[in-house]
Amino acid sequence: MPIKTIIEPFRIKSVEPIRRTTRRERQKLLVAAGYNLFLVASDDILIDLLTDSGTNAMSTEQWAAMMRGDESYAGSPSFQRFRKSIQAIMGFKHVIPTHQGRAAERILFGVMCKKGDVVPNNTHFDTTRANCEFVGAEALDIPIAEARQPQTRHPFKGNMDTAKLAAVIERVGAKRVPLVMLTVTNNSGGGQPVSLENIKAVKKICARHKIPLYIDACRFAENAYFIKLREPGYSKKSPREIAQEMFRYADGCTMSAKKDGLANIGGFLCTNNDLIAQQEKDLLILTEGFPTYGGLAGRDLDAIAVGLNEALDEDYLNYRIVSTAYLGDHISAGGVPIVQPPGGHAIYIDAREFLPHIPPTQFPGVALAAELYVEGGIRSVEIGTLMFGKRDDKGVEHPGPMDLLRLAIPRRVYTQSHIDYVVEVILEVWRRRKGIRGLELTYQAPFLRHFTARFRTAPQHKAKS
Ligand code: P61
Repeated sequence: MPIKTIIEPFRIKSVEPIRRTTRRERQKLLVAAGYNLFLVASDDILIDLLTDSGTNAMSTEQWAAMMRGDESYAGSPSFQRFRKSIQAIMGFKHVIPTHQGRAAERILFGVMCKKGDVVPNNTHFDTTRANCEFVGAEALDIPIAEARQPQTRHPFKGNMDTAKLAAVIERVGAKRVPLVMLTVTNNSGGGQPVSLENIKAVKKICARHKIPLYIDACRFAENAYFIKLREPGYSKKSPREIAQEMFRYADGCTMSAKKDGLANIGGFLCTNNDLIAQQEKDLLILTEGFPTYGGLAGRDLDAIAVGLNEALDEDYLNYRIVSTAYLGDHISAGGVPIVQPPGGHAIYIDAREFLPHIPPTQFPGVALAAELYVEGGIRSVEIGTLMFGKRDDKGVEHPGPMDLLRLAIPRRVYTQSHIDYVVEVILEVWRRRKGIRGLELTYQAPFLRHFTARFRTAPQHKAKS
């Protein structure tokens, strides 16, 4: 019989202790942090599933590459290796390093967009939306309808609604649409992949109107592997070949190397357009640095050059996708409502469904995050009304489209027993869900409010029968 168990395809060379706290300590820490887990020190967290961004464990090859890092201000060989590695996968003419993804976004939108423009995307992530809106453009989310139905299964729930895309361009006119973006995988929509068929269809519409297509490439390798698993005609292709095909239809990309670059910091911006590249490099020099380092150390460029290739390794991707699904399948089997099917980098609990007695205006995702912390020292992040809702001038809270709680899995960091522990904690909170209370906002910043918001518990709401 062939052996079926899928194992972590690595062994551990360097370990980092994690610290246990008592429930009473966690209750106090939570109140001191205004119920916002961004404001809790990571020493007080046992299992940190806040993000998969920059929290990856690097490989021996990456550490070795870091030692080769050349710290020359201009023309470093580390940059040559970085560019070569990116171009071999993505094929773009210009590669501009940045300190992380949002810096690439700020430069891209700063150069390409102006007030009154519209930027369609399957779903903008929060930094993408904020940077787009910062230059006065409208960040328009047009995912397929299934993307907003957490329980509905669809193999490519990250797809863009192409009919809506065509209609938007028709309505506002191509001149007001400076670019179209596709986020792979769709982070705010549950870490769900976009199919090659959809990328091609979006490109076709863009080409008809001479609008460039950009890919938000953060999790391009996970997206490529989902295509291999789910899209007819791709099962025999390697993740690298699939990624190459994905990028062939694009005119440029933004990337946070903190995700599928398997690095702890870094990002980049790519384009095939010489004029745009020049303007982007001019802006880069203003705030990030010279175009051969872009705010990164040479050693970071080398770590990313290696990491991008490791992220495309099939054994690694199989472990990655299977281990994320393991968490999703186990809590789902216990009754917990999650975005189906499980995504690539994270499991998203449907907090509205989990806590139906807490109205969206009392932040069920934040309340659930607080409970997972008290129960087991687990840190997660709300992707819902706090992140995407808005409080108007009259103080009325307008909920986000969904209230999700994301459990993001750092790459190559936790083992199966850590995840078994997370499952047990979530199921315990599920059992006592009816007693969980909503939250009231006591402080919010003018944008990206979720990082610093503070809360107190809301008066008890009557549970729906
Ligand atoms: C994350 F709570 N994501 O998922 P940067 N595009 C996409 C991302 O997922 C993304 C960026 C662009 C993070 C980090 C994060 O409010 C938050 O390198 C699809 O982080 O600048 C980042 O890349 C930006 C977590 C970001 C947050 C903002 O956890």
